[in-house]
Amino acid sequence: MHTVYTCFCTDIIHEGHLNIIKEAMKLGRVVVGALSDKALLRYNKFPTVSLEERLKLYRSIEGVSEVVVQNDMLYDDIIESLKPDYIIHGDNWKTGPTSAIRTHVREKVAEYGGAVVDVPYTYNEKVKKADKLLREKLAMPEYRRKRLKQLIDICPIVKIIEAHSGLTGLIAEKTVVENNGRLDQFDGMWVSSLCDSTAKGKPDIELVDMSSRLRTIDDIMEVTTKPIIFDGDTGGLTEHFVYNIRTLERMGVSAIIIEDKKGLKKNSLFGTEVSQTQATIEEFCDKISAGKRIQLTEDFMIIARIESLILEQGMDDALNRAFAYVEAGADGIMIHSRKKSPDEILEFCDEFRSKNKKTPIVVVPSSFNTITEEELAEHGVNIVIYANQLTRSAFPSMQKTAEDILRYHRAKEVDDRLLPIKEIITLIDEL
Ligand code: SPV
Ligand code: MG
Repeated sequence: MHTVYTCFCTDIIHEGHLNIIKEAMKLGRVVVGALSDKALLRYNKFPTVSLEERLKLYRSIEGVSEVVVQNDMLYDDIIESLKPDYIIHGDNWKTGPTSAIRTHVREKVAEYGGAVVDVPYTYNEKVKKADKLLREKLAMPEYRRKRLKQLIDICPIVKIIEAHSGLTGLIAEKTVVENNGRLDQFDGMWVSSLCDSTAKGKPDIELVDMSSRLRTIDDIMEVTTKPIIFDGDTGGLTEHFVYNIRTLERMGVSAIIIEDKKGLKKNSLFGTEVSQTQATIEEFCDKISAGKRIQLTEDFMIIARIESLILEQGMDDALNRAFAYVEAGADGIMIHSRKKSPDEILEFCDEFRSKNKKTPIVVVPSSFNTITEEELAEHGVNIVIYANQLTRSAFPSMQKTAEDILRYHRAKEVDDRLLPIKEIITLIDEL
């Protein structure tokens, strides 16, 4: 009797999956793999039910002899332990980034005489609807909000990219690359005050008001499912801050980061070139505690951002503040620096981690951009935010296009670097 293996990465079973089981049964004993939470994430499939529930669901399918957990996106663990004669999959994995996984699996099973079987992928209205329903569920506030905490638990480092509109949200949501045979993508979005202000042609001085910032979040939420970290600047007056926490939490935002500055806030990347005032430890702790008292769910996070290194107040000040903010209830610490070298950030992380093993650390490597995600994770960083790179890449490109149209008195010369009309009109999913 041959062993036929298929891997499912779904929370619901539709006729596409049943067709794979039917075809698999023709070849032998059917073993279904449930992709682990960790592997699912990189596959752009965030689970809405637990692994236990998925195992139970797969076991209930007629014709399935055994259900196992698959921990590795590349199937290596399964191929080694099970040595399946056939690995069966919908033929949709023959193209796009997943084709690298198929190639890898084919080579691996060929080593002992196994084979890959591709069955025509079922993509009808019913299947489309089932996929869509799953996405809609993930976009609901109760699922989206808790997802950041879930990611922190699952991922070595959570990767966040800036979004300031529906379009940049779509880029954060949908961009997937294949890297050494594995898929990779961003885990969530940062609604940056710098980029949200810049998109409106305004300076980053808390001038864009909260109603407008909430509108930006809503635009992003309309077209995405991934969790959102909101850049709350100074948090404003504590009396206002608590209202905003309530609103953000209700909307399904996962976290707010507030920085320990007061008065007229300027962007941190100006450092000491402009006058900026740091709040006292006491003032900032009061704001954090007020926010924590008002929040209603366990999911929402208030992350305290320390500006001591930016304002050249020294490492001891940064660390003292970090411990005080955690004591006041902060769910995470963001440490910022505008140095080219990551040394002071790493020193902070090592010192902080020597006394606090758990509180998540967030960094924004805009200036110290040579450090890799892996190195940051080794120093205890949990979240890395790419805070402004989308805006900074779009601006020069738009500016050059505008200049060239003026230069040539027509648009032909710029056409080669534009997204084809056909692609732009299909970029947005229809209901
Ligand atoms: C932002 O993106 O608005 C930030 C990060 O606050 S930074 O610009 O580096 O201060
Ligand atoms: Mg900001």
